[in-house]
Amino acid sequence: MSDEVCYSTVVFANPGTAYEAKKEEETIYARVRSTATVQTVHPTGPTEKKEEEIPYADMRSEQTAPPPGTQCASIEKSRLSVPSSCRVAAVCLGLLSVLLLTAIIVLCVYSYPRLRSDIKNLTLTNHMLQADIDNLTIALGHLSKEKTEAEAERDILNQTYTMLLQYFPVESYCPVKNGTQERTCHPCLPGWIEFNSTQKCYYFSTERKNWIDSRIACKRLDADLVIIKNAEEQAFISQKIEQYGSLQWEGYWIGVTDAVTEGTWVWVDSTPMTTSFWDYTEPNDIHNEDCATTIKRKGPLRSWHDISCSNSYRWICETKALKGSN
Ligand SMILES: [Ca+2]
Ligand SMILES: [Ca+2]
Repeated sequence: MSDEVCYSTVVFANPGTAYEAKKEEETIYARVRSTATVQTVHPTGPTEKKEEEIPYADMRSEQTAPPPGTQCASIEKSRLSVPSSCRVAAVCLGLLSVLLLTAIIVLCVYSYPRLRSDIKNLTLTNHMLQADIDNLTIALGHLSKEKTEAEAERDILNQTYTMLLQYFPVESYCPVKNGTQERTCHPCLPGWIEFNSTQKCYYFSTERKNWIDSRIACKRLDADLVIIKNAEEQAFISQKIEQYGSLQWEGYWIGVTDAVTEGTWVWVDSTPMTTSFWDYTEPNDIHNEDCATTIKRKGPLRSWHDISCSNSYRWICETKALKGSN
C-alpha cells in the first residue's frame, strides 16, 4: 500500500564532530523530491516493498547556532588562518623594499665620486671649448680684416690691370693658346728678334724710308732706331741684315746722327757715341752726310757709313724685351 505524503518543512539534525555535533543549521530548500521505499509488514503475509513518491514543496534544514564563545573563537581562527599568506607577501614586499633601498644607496655611494669626476671633467672641457671659441672668434676677426684688405688690393690690381691693357699690347705679347684660356707671353712681339745678351728685341724693316721717317716708324711701335753699344751687338746685327739693292752702300739706318754738331755723333737717346764701327773712309760727310747706316758688305767691324738723311733705306728698330730689368 502506498501513501502520498507532503511536507512543508523538513528539519535535519546534522551529526559530526564535537563542534559540528552541536551545530544546527537551518537549510531551506525550494523543492525536494524523494523516492522512498516503504516496507510494510503484514502479520499474515510477506513483507511488501513499496515505492512511494514523496513530493516536497519545501524543505528547510535548521541548524542550531553555536554558542557565542565558540563563534568568536571560530572567527579569530578564521582571521589567523586566512591572512597568513598576506603576511608572507607583506614580509616579502618589505624585504624587497629594503633590498631596493639598499641597492639605491649603494649605487649612489658608488656612483657619486664618478659623477663628480665626470662633472669636473665636463666643466674643464667646457672651459677649454669656450677658450677655443674665443680664439676662433679673434681669428675670424683677423681673417675678416685680411679679407677686406685683400679685396681692396684686388680692386686696385684690377684697375691697374685694366689701365695696363689700354697701353700694353697683351694680346700681342701674350696670345691665348688655341682652345684654352691660358696665355703664353713672349719677350718680343711677332716679327721681332730677341738678342739675349742685350735683352732687347730688334725689328729689321723691308721697306725704305728716310732717316726721320724711319725713326717715326719705330716710335709707332713703341721703339726707336737701334743704338749699338758694343761689338757683340754689332756682330749680331750684321748677321741679321742682308745685302739688298744694286748699290753696295745701301744699308740699314741706325739711331745716330751729327745733324746738331757736325762731327759730333749722338745716339737717339742723347747719349754720346763712344764706340763706333765705321768703314775705313767713313764718316766723310760728303754732301752733308749727317745720318748713318750699317751695311753687310765689309763685315761687322767696318760696316758704318755716313749718308744723307734724305736717302731712303731700310732701318732697324730696337726695344726692351719683356724679361729682364736692364
Ligand atoms: Ca755729318
Ligand atoms: Ca759717307
